[in-house]
Amino acid sequence: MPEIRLFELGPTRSARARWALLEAGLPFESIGNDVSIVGSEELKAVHPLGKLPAMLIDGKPLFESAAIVTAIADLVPEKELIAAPGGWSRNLHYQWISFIQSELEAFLQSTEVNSIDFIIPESEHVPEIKLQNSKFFRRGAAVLNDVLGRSDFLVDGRFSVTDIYAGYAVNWGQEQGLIDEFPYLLSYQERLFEREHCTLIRHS
Ligand SMILES: N[C@@H](CCC(=O)N[C@@H](CS)C(=O)NCC(=O)O)C(=O)O
Repeated sequence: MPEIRLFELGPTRSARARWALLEAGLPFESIGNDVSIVGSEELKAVHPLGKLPAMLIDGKPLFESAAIVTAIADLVPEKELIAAPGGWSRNLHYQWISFIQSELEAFLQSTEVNSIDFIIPESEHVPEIKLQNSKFFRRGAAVLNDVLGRSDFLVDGRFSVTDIYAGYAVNWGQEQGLIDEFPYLLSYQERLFEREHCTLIRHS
């Protein structure tokens, strides 16, 4: 059994790592769960930007939630939480996590940092960017909506950590009021909420 330590804080993107660990049935030690962990020297030793999530697996540091959920799923191949390495379905996992990061989540993040003064002070906010962020997010969301209109989940029609990654972004999009026009994203969200270990927080 690997020794796993997760740096986390409630509803941040560390919720992806927690959800994947619970699905995997792997025990882990939780570190943080207090806002003072963000940017701390302890966290910077694992994630150079002091961001969450970050993880130590048998003492080896790993950051970025996409890399973390992928690594967790690969620790328990018998649980089939990810398409097997080397096959085409695994390429689709990489496709979707890359697409979601660059075509959806980047715009949500930009809107968030320009809305709260936790990351940058209000004096440095560029509120005008939010309209453009919403436009680009919707363009990416329409692609996911289309795919999820034809399949319950993103890879091979069954739940995987790809959906943990995607579900967090979809839910964040809902928090920003951007997914109401996408019926298949709304029903996807409901399928994810039904899972016993889902860590997503309802925004509606
Ligand atoms: N792309 C990263 C994003 C990490 C990230 O920005 N995490 C936020 C919490 S959701 C954070 O720690 N922010 C603190 C900061 O920006 O200093 C991932 O998916 O892990």
